[in-house]
Amino acid sequence: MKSFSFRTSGESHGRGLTTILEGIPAGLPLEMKRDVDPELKRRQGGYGRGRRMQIESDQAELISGVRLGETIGSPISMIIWNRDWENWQEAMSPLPPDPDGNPKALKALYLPRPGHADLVGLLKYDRRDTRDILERASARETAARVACGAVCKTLLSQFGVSIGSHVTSIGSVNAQAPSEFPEDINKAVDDSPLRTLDNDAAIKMMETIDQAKEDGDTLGGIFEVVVQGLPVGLGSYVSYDAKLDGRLAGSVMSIHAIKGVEIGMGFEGTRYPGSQVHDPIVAREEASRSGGIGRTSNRAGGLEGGVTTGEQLVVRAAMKPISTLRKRLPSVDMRDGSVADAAVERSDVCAVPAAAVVGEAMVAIVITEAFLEKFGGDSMSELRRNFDSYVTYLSERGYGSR
Ligand code: EPS
Repeated sequence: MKSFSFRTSGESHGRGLTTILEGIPAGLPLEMKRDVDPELKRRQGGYGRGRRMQIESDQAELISGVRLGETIGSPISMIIWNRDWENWQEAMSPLPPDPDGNPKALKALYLPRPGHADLVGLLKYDRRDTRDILERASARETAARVACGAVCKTLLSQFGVSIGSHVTSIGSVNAQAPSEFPEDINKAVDDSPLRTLDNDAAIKMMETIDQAKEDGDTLGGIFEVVVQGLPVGLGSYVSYDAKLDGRLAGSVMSIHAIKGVEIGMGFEGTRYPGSQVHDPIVAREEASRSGGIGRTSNRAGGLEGGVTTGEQLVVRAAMKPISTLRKRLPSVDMRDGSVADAAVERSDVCAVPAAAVVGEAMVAIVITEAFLEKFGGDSMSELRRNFDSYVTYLSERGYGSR
């Protein structure tokens, strides 16, 4: 059995989303209101979101795994109720439809949207109504991921590891990269409508989102997740599935609408010779989590050989524009194969700031799994002992040969 895992369930307009997170040690102080709900709220924000976010006010209800404010080592299960369910009870009912009811109340859709899971889902699962597909394919599911990520972040914060994110572009508008990240990235960007470190770019980004909205169009963009405080040595180079870069890329790529993931310099690194890409090694006494060794740059984005270097971990992701368009693209009516425009549903124009928060959660989950692999422990005290002993080893090992 895998010792660490998480799974979500739930449809966008169903009763709610549920999640089970397994493998968190006993003794982690955890409260939904303090540790999880603020993260859910962060995911709901951002300029360009649709009216749905005014209906929902996500909160996680804890069902198991925590007693008297601390985890007890058992699976942690949480529910996030969908407020909008109220308006969808008939369309999303688990019961067979009323033969005398109004078929319109079932909100069926037969015009798959290019770019969405609608068409492939219909064919794969042999369904007729794309609602059977889009309800689960919806990015609403990411609320449950963020709840799990929030628990993982709470664990990591006990060891001085923090995770933040910021948006680096929306459509063709780029934010200026800062020469150095602020210590608390989220504190610096969470009040900004686009969650960006460049206020001038944020204004242009809002304008471009307004224009897309007016045009019945949508916009994607790029976000960056940054992990601070990691020790050297998480992940491994010894096997393909131990490499942390592969695990991070897979998890971040699994977020809805993500089409590309880069680590550190990423694709840009191909444009330069090796001498301008790799990060020179220097002795740095104060680098206690990387054996007194540091780097003069961090183009590798904190990973070498699929293993953390102790520098900041930098993961960047590209989100394509949302596929629900008021400017409808050609499609086919799945009832009779006739030419038709794709379906339109209420949706967002741009959700890159929210996707960045989901990116943090997925990175938190992967890092927590790697952290627990390296340091193990059924309890937080055991995990702490193992972690402290490794950091002590790093600070005492020196440079000499054995
Ligand atoms: C989504 C469509 C919109 C988004 C939704 C994802 O929802 P609705 O169809 O109800 O307007 O708001 O995102 C969320 C509900 C959320 O919590 O992020 C889609 O089709 O993916």
